[in-house]
Amino acid sequence: MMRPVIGLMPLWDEERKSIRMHPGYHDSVLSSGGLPLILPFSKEEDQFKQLADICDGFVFTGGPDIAPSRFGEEVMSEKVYCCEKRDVLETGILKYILEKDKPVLGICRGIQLLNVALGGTLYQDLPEFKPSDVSHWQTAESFEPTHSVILVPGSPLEACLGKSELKVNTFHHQGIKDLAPGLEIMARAEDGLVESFRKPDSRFFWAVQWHPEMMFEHDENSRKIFAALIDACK
Ligand SMILES: [Mn+2]
Repeated sequence: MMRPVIGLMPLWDEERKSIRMHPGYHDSVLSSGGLPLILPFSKEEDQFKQLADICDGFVFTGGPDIAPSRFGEEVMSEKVYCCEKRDVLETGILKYILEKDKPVLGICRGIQLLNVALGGTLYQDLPEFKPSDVSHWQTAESFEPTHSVILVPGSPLEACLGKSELKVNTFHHQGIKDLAPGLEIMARAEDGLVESFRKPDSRFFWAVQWHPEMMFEHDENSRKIFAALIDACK
């Protein structure tokens, strides 16, 4: 049986000048019945288009911050750390993914990238610009859930997981400020921060602020989210 090919947005290690991938993304897609394919750092339209053709679905992975200039702001925090080649690839390919209506799962940086690319904005640093009682950068092990999210009743994520509240892990210093037009919230943290959305007019376009790929082996909910992506690609 041919597995759906899932394009993974590559990670970049600036110190080692090295292309990287966290095994969590790779292993979660593979274990869910997909064939993970780590994408190249393309910069050209014809390559974006070809990559969007080759893959059946996509994971927008975690990583550094989106350049604030992409949502009309100056850099306002010393904590902001960006990766231009990722912004270029991910915003470039997204246009063709949407055109072809291929399934998308955004994770952490992924939810932020998708929001910004569609016209939304971000808090450049949560502790600085949206202080709250909820810590969004946990010190616990990466697979351990540390804060709750409330799922929106009637959302496909609630239906997929079969529950109204969920404990998740959290490793983000930025978060969604203004939601892009056309997106629909599927979950919020207890401090109100958007932790999941979807684009209802797409076949499958889900994003989460937490890291299901780090909890995959320990957590049935994380496995259900990856299964939903793979199902949508079939
Ligand atoms: Mn969080």
